[in-house]
Amino acid sequence: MELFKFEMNSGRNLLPRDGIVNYFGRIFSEEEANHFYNILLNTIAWQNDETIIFGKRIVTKRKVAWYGQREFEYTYSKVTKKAKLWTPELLQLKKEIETISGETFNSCLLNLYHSGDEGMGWHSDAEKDLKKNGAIASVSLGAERKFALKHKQTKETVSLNLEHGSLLLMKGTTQTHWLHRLPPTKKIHDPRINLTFRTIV
Ligand SMILES: O=C(O)CCC(=O)C(=O)O
Ligand SMILES: [Mn+2]
Repeated sequence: MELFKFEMNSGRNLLPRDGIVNYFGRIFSEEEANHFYNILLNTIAWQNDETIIFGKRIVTKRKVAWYGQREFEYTYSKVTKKAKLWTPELLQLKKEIETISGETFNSCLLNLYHSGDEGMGWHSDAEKDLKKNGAIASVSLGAERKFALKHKQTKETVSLNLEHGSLLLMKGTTQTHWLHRLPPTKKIHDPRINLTFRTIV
């Protein structure tokens, strides 16, 4: 019954062309989602993100963490990070997401947005360390935020709200042809945690 529900919710491709994005809606109950939110907030080794822009080191307000099944190295925004090993809860989440999505993952980037002031600009997740056209599964916990995608050539946009305890799957050629972002907003004052499960090669 549960799997039938996920198939129903995720059947539609949200993109009109050049990639596949499926939104599964809330895959966890309110209690489960609250549980994961609290545990991750308190057990993840959150750090301010760093990036190099025009040769200057910039420290973001948003916090990040990088975990995986081995001490993978991952370079993005010109900074290389070494993965910490799965915590029990991350491993549990990874397994649940793999069952629901039918995909496999070996690593996870976590983001902690303290309020709507913090977001993430247009980008695609196509760094050379990632499997080409590999699926990316995004789990959201906490404040509901808008997520947008924009086609690199046609500039078409698609947007949706990512609910507490929800799953979004981006796969196929999505990262090649589309950018995505989490726009900042004045309307939201509560924190949000996002997990993106990925495959490092
Ligand atoms: O917070 C989100 O929903 C998006 C995060 C994201 O795009 C990323 O970590 O690459
Ligand atoms: Mn991304």
